[in-house]
Amino acid sequence: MPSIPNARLNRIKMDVWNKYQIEANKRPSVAVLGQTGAGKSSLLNVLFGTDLAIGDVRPATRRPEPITLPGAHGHQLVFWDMPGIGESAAADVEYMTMYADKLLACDVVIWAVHADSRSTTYEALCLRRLLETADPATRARLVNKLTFVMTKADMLHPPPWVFSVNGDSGSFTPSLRLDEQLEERARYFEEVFLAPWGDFLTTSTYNPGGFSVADDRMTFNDHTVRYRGYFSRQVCEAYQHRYPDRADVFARLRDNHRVVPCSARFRYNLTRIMVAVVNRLGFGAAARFQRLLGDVDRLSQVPVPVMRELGNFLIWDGDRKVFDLADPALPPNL
Ligand SMILES: Nc1nc2c(ncn2[C@@H]2O[C@H](COP(=O)(O)OP(=O)(O)O)[C@@H](O)[C@H]2O)c(=O)[nH]1
Ligand SMILES: [Mg+2]
Repeated sequence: MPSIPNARLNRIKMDVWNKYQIEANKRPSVAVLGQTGAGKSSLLNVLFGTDLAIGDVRPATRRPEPITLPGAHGHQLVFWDMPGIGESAAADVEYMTMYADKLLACDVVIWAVHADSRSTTYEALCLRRLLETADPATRARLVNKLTFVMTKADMLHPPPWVFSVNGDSGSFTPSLRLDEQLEERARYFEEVFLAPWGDFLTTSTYNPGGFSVADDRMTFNDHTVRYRGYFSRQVCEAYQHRYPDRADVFARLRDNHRVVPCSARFRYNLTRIMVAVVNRLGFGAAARFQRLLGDVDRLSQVPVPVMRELGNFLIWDGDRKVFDLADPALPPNL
């Protein structure tokens, strides 16, 4: 192979570096779709450190309009609130067809579905409208850009959540039984929102090295493993069964096709959402999001005083109170 002269190589390196810098300095853009009240603004606030108004139900405009906001880390975020779903059925479905271009221009698109929603028919219809009007190539780009999240997980019953304290703060996790319920509900949303678009879905992850599974739907190189199709739980388990020592790679491929249960209030699963979002970013967008990711592990931390305000825990023995989490006499980190 002829070698590239040093001067030229340096120029190529500078080019790549400059491109990276240009991309990194653009504003990250995030779009969020979902019903009014699904918790879109709350979720963006905890994920990106923005200060969007909560509980604002005025349908400000029928057209999606970007708002530029400062985030917590000195960056600017262009945030597209697409309130389209839920205010007037006929208009929404009509507007969904206008969204495709706007969504494709964003780095990240989050679709928020309330964990407690009784019916998903209407949202599934909006998704169908959005995707069906696009040509197949655009449809594939769109559907692979979406990260579905199941919001307000803290509102599902039964409610036992575990708060693990570590110094002045801690994090919430659902109890085992609740976790099963959340996952079951999330899989139902997955069936509704992802499964029907299997022909257009792909999922990819990094290749930790030595991956060599020969399969029609799998492609891989030194860096990446890609699967063409919907990587459902059953598909994942079948691969894990056949190639047990590659189970971690299949689990990561699977993660891209899961609906993430989350709670802005409890800061639950925010890291998982960020990972899901980052997995879908291209080169330029990854550069833009670099500076947002520094704090990814701290996203789930809830200060103890905040935790105590989120709900109380009381134990009564007959008419005698034996435990009250709000009792000021308790140690300050409890
Ligand atoms: N229990 C609970 N309530 C939430 C959560 N996120 C938002 N909410 C509440 O749901 C309502 C609507 O939230 P908002 O973020 O404005 O929803 P949006 O209309 O989709 O932007 C507000 O009263 C929020 O306090 C959550 O994770 N858990
Ligand atoms: Mg809002």
